[in-house]
Amino acid sequence: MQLSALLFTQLPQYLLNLTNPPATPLSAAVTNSRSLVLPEDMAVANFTLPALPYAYDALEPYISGQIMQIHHSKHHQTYVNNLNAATANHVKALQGNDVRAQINLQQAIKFNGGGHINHSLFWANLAPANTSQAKPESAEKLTEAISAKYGSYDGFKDEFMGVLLGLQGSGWGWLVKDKKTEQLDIVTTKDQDPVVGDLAPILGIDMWEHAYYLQYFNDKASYVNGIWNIINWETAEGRFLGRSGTLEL
Ligand code: MN3
Repeated sequence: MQLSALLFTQLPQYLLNLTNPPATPLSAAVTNSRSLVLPEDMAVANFTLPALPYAYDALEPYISGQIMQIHHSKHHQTYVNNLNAATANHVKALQGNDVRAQINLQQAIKFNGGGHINHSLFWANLAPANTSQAKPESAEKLTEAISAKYGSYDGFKDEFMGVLLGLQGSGWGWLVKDKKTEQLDIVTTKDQDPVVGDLAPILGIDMWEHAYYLQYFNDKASYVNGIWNIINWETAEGRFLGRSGTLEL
């Protein structure tokens, strides 16, 4: 049997009869109200601002209390508020089978949902410099894997800082683990795009200007240098090992 004949036998009969396609009116095809029935009282997730596990000024001198307060209580809160509004409108659009409204909300969900996810991960990535959590020794397995991949802890720091400082515009730098291959990698995401798919975020650094400008102005390198003193390695180890609760929000 020829390939073309084989393919045709696999096709639905209506596709073979090109002069008589199935009669689905355009309006019904676009807004088929019978295709999906959602309850009127469908629950809408209400995202909330997570409390910081330390005081606003606890990361000084590396990140000022003023930056932390504005970053957490204003920036992150705004992502949460906008995400709640967008998801509520998205449910209405789903209930109304309004596909155009659903498409129109995608960017708001991506930006504000990503902002909420990324900042929630970021706060938990940090710890006051005088705590045991801020010592790389708190992440025995992760630092082993880092040394295996990057030669040494310092080699990893150099490579990560190079990626962070090379990032153009607003975005994030991440140490990630591929869930399938278990391999570590350093990646960046633009704007508020979160790490998704097979990649698990282990450690994320906010490289938006609002994360450092009030203290460091244009000296991005000093922000990136200082942040190594306040990394929460215990959290990073938990994410690396996939401990329950450490990856979800
Ligand atoms: Mn930020």
